[in-house]
Amino acid sequence: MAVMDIVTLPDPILRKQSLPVERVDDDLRRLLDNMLETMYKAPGIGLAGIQVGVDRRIFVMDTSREENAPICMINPQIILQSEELNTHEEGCLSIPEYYAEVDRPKLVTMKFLDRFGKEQQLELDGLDATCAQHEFDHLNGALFIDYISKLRRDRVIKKFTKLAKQKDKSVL
Ligand code: GNR
Ligand code: NI
Repeated sequence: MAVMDIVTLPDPILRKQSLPVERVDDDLRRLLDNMLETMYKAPGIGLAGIQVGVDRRIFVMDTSREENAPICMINPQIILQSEELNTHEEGCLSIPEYYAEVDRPKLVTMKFLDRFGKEQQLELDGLDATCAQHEFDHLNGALFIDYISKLRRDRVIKKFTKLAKQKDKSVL
């Protein structure tokens, strides 16, 4: 397995729409394993393909403390979401060290293909529901900062843009 580089703000790739996976094969399974390793190493509880530069509709997640409950979702769909919302503090590996509270449906039912290409359905609650929706957003180029005020969002983007320019200079 291999740890992959994580794309961070303001890289425009994070705003790309990811495309459906056409076949679930060994190459895809290898990629998902590498994404899981990358996520655990970070450490994080979720990781979408686009965060490692792969614009396919895939993500991995594991909200267990023991890192023993990995879930891989391929071509996920949200088929049901509760009216009731839940507020959770979110972070994103693509926006390091920035956190904000986000309201999202408390319960979601997701339909997806597992790593063997088998259709699965899962009802998620609590942190699982928050994480799956955060990952699902990545597949559509959305980030959790899209839910905060424009003032705060612009401030975060500006900070990361400045940081990226400094890094660019230091490698010249
Ligand atoms: O590691 C992560 N933690 C997290 C916390 C609250 C809500 C969502 C997340 S996902 C994030 C990893 C990440 O950036 N996934 O895309
Ligand atoms: Ni994220």
